[in-house]
Amino acid sequence: MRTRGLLFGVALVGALGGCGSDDPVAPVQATGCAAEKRADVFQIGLRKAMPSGFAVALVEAKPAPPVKGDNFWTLRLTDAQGAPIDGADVSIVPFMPDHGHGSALKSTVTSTGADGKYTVSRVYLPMAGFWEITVTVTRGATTEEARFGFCLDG
Ligand SMILES: [Cu+2]
Repeated sequence: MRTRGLLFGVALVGALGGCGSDDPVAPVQATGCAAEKRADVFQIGLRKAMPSGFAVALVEAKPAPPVKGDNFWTLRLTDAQGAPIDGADVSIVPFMPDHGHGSALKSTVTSTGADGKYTVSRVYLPMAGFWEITVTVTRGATTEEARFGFCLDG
């Protein structure tokens, strides 16, 4: 046990050291996320348009950027003219396409009733790696989706 613990410690230090970009000797090894081409670059206000011209923006994220575990978001829904849309039926589903699984915990989306804002409690992302987070908006007979993609480092 003692030896295994020591080896693990050495391996961990080596892995952490490999993340440094200023190491003149070892080539910089990309983490999974650094090499991930599908992911959005996280920023507050990141906005995804839907076919109708409606758009959903991520206007608040705690923590920011998203992390493995619990995330608490506020989304803002606007129409094609940019006007806020309150009271739509909005749902959010995280999925890991590389693993074929979602999150064990359901996200609840609640309209704040003001400025097109919806709180999401919570977006639970149990694993590091690439996640697709699909936002589904239903109003009347129309249902459409917007998708965020975030990669979480381990
Ligand atoms: Cu997974």
